[in-house]
Amino acid sequence: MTNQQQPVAQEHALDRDCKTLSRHVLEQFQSFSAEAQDLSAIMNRIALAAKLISRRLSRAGLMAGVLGFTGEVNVQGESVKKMDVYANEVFISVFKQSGLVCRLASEELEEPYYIPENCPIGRYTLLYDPIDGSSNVDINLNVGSIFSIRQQEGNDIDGEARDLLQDGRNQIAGGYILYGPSTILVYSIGNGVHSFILDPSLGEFILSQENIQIPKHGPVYSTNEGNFWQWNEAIRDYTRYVHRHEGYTARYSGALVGDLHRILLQGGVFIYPGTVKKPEGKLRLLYETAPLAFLVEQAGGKASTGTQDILDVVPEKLHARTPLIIGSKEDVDLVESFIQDRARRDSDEAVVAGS
Ligand code: FBP
Repeated sequence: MTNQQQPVAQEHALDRDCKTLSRHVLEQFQSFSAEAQDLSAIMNRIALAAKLISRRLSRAGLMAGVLGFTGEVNVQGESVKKMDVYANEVFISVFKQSGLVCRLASEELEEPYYIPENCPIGRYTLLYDPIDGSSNVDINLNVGSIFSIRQQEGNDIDGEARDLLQDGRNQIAGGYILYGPSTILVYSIGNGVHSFILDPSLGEFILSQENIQIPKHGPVYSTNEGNFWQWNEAIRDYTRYVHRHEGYTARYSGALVGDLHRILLQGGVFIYPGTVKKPEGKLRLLYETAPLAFLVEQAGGKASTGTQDILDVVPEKLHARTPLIIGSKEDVDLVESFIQDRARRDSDEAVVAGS
């Protein structure tokens, strides 16, 4: 590198090191409006939550009483991990005294949590899954956090949070944090999908990729085939198809965020369908599938229940669940085509049986 080039390279490196998350959000708005400042501040608080959780995860095995179960069962009917509780409290704490978020809705809380000092000025609601992939926490495999930001409509006096029961196109922002070899934060405010890596030496999330576009097709299919006999015939048909055709490979980490991050960068499809026991599926709409659908659509991909776009689903309750088929457009279309074929066959057979 010549002497002339060195200062330019140093300037680039410095400029990149200064591309922090809060600055990037403001640049996205190309303005310093109140909304831009608010979103930038909210994203900064989410980044702080990510740093605290990442630090705890990285040292969990050396600390007493941090791993394992609490003995409690949450609103989902799932046994609660101590890390679930810690991460949930972190998200609440980082928004205290912020004047930004009046209400938080979490996978770990039956009812929304209100931060009185932020209401009514706080015009936003944060919906989040503090630890996604809880079954991976105690064995040091990747986990994540998922978040969605929505406008607070009305004062929600009765605490029923009915204004949250709207489709996913109402989200202002969505994203996830992946706690893996490095901690990555991926977000969108409806203007492309961008990823940041936590630089521990700076304690800052630094821009790593802008305007991520998901490949139209990818070799990966990600699903828990252990549920094969609980699935409907259409999903079984699709699984038989990928088993019998070259070019497909199975990857399933046990953490949706980890599997989706792979698919966002390399293409493919993640499937968590309804089952005989849970026709509505396992994953929750407002703080798992809708924020990820928001991201993936922004990246040129697709997210479906099998018969409807996830972003068009209107929930009946705060912890509503949906089947999820998400990823590259061509791969989601393929899964949907098996569902349509099966539906057509079933109705033809019904007509024959009826005649
Ligand atoms: P949690 O948010 O409670 O972890 O549940 C979601 C999840 O762990 C996803 O991350 C993952 O894809 C899926 O459930 C795993 O479910 P299963 O163990 O049934 O395959």
